[in-house]
Amino acid sequence: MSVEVEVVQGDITRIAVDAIVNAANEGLRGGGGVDGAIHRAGGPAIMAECRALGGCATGDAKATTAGDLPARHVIHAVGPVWHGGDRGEDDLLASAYRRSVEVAVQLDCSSISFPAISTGIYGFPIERAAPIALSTALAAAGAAGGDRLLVFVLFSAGDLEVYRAAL
Ligand code: AR6
Repeated sequence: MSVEVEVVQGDITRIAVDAIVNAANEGLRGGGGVDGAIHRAGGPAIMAECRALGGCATGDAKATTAGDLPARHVIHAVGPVWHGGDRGEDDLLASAYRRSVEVAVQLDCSSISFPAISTGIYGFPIERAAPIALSTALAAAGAAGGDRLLVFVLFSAGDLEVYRAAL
């Protein structure tokens, strides 16, 4: 049993894995950023399933089909909106990663890709988010047992450097 971690720069919609994690909102209504990119590339089947899920609380995650994406599932995780750091943002971000891994494991996924949840439109500083993302996902995958590949996909070269430093 082993957990392997990769940190790469790129577009998460083009990475072939069993499960792609999305940085969604509580309504699972779609939006901008990585959420918009996933719905555009995956097609309408993803939104059709999202509508039936009744939303998702901050810190939780729910799965749908991956539609036309090179994956079996999209796991819609809801990270916190940044309010300065003293409103439980760290714990809620950790919870979003933990729940994403748990849902992926329940669906028998061995490879999972993650965007930098909450660090775009939701404003969470990436230097603070990166160690939370890495340590929480790694711990959750380790706790689940089995062989797992975790791929952290960063959009910019600068974000990739932050993740490399946190590793
Ligand atoms: N591949 C990988 N990373 C990406 C991509 C992509 N194609 N596109 C953007 N990113 P954000 P949030 C990066 O704003 O902060 C949406 O409207 C981006 O550079 O997508 O959790 C939702 O519906 C950043 O580093 O998510 C919610 O309402 C990271 O993905 C809200 O935004 C996350 O940025 C969620 O905000």
